[in-house]
Amino acid sequence: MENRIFNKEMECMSRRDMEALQLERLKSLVDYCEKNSEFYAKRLAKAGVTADKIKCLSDIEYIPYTTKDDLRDTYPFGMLSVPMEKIVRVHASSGTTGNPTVVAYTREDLENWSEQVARLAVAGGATAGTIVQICFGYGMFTGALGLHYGLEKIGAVVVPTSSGNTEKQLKFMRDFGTNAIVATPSYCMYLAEAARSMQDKYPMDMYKLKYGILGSEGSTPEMRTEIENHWGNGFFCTDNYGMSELNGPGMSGECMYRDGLHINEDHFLCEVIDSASGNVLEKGSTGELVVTNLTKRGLPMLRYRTKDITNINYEPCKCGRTSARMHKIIGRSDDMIKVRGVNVFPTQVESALIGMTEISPNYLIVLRRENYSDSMEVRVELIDGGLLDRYGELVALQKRIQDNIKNILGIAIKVTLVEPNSIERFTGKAKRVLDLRHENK
Ligand code: DLL
Repeated sequence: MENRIFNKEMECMSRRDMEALQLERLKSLVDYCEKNSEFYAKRLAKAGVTADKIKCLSDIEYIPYTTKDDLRDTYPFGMLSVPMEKIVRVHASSGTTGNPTVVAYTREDLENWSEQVARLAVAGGATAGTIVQICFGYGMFTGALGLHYGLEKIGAVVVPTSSGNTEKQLKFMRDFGTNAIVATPSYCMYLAEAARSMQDKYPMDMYKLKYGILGSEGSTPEMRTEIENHWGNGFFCTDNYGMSELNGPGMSGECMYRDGLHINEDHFLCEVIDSASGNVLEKGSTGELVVTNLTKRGLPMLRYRTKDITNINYEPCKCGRTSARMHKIIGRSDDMIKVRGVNVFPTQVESALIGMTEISPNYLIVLRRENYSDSMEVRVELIDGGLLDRYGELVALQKRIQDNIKNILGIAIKVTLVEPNSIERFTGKAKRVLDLRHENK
């Protein structure tokens, strides 16, 4: 894969110059919020912060955090900092409960967003002329339109198939000679499985896929290898991170070296904090990511608590970019499951499963409460359904998986092996946890 850089000036800037630019932008953002946002003006005044008080980057600590609840409490447009006539797009994220979080963009915000996505799409292998199929759902979700405009900006050929309709997706891929796919890792895997199931009729070499620009949910390096092997022919995937509150995709993404996700630091100033105390941690520590969107004006975000757990490496990368790189998301401070007092992230279970040839990477964690105690079951799909009839082998496999998970989590859990293709597939974010604990006490 060639190592192209979309905006050398910004992506390869010296650390000193980048920090100077961030400071200038931070001051101007605080000044803008004081003058234009009723919400932030009140909050900043209460904390005694003015733009003059920000003399160096660490002075950001004077500014209070912003949370998802702030967006929910001001639903839908209470945090806008421009009159509605200046807004040209609105998106919303799909909350499971309560009001969705609504975000809004000025024309300038959309231009910045496209630039951010364009850089990451190039880092992930796309270029002018690359035929890219966007398999994220078009709609209120930021993924599809975010990638759409970023890819058009670099001159890629955008094929907006949206999510679902798998046979049609595969037909377009074969007929158009699609070179790159934009999807969640789980949908990319699902498409590969579907393609393989039809290979008698349509051999895998009919697909010209080279790059997977994946994101919106986590995937372990093992899962990535599995996806790449399923597509075969040198298919190469990168991980891309973002959230609707911070525009959507475009905050960070991997380059060909896949050694952390490059952050668009001229737009996003990142901190890592201790979730429980709210204290800022030393550079390099693992904790909750907090992000200030330095250039957003329609609905600014000051010190937004993402709840995503990561750490940041400020060393320049072999690819030539000097931008800081965040570690793949390790988990969320709030989707972390507590089972009998132990913190469990679904990605830990995933890493225990992947690499075993008898099972597919599709799994479901089921939590129940039995006799006032939590129980955790991991349902795992077999590749060969015939194994269900071979009791000895089945039990041995079950035990191996149980041991693997116990080694990682330190707790004993139940493993159930189920028929091939019996676990639900998702065209959007996969749901890996079924929590039934509220049903019994
Ligand atoms: O998922 C934005 C996006 C779209 C990013 C397409 C990349 C590609 P939301 O729907 O608001 O926005 O969800 C944001 O998803 O806080 C993370 O917990 C999770 N997430 C997003 N990307 C990744 C990733 C979009 N690469 C929430 N790895 C975030 C792990 C991710 N988790």
